[in-house]
Amino acid sequence: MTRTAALIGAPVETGASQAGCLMGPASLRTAGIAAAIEELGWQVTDLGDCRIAPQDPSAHANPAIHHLPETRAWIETLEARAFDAAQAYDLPIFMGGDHSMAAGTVPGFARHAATLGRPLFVLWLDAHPDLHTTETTLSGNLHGTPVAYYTGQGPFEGYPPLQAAVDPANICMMGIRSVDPAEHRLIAELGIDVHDMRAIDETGVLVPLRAFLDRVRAADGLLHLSFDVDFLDPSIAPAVGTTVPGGATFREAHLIMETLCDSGLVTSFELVELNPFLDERGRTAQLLCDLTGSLMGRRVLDRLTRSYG
Ligand code: HAR
Ligand code: MN
Ligand code: MN
Ligand code: MN
Repeated sequence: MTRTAALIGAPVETGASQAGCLMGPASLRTAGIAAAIEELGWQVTDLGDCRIAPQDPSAHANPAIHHLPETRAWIETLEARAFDAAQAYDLPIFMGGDHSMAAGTVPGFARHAATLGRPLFVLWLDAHPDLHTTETTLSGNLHGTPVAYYTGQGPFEGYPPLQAAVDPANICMMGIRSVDPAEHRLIAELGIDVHDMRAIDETGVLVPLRAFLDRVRAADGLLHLSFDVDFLDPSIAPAVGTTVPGGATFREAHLIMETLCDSGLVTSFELVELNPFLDERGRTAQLLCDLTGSLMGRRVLDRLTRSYG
């Protein structure tokens, strides 16, 4: 049976401080993401871009917060789109868009998993844990909040009611290297499985990844991959507003994607934080297309033994 993938654009940039992420879906299409997937044998449907209605401004007790009504509208829209796409396609792929979109996509996929009576797991590849609430964010950039929201922390004044929560025990973070004090406290409190870059340096990516995939398989879980461009080292992926030195290398990123592919466990995927205004001749968008290919079946050689499973 031919596997089906859907491409869904989420031109969200209101969660970031810098404009440009709204061009992310267009840049990925220009780099040839659909063809890269089709040539691997998938049936690809591009569902176009989601949109929200214009919003009236509103104030929040935390004066740093900006674009709260837009964020609320995006969450509602993307939650519904993620839920619907998960019913209809083997692999929905959301093309962002800043990471505030995950406050919509992840609860939508969690609601879908709940209808199947299965848990949703999340692999969060990012320089940042994005664990602020609307109370703790100092920057007011709401792309720093989705994980706190979808694990049911709060308060989240001004956000929609959470449709379906993800158990913090079902999250694995890799690549983390920029953590604010309030996020540090929440990681400890929730016991989230965080592998910072030091841990990656010490063990490589496969040791924590295989342990996580074993847990997903044992629980018969669905697995969502949230890939923030700043997970990658800025030297190979400059097109992101929040670069942090010391990120994942080209091969570390591909090895993760190849291992995820072999596992057969990934049921949804999002590429976030691509800011084409900051790119160099499309190289970041091109790299993301290549990584998507590794996730979806491209391999250099046939392998007799699989690296996972
Ligand atoms: N923690 C910082 C803040 O809250 C950084 C925000 C996150 N930036 C991202 N998301 N690119 O991963 O402002
Ligand atoms: Mn992020
Ligand atoms: Mn980040
Ligand atoms: Mn671990």
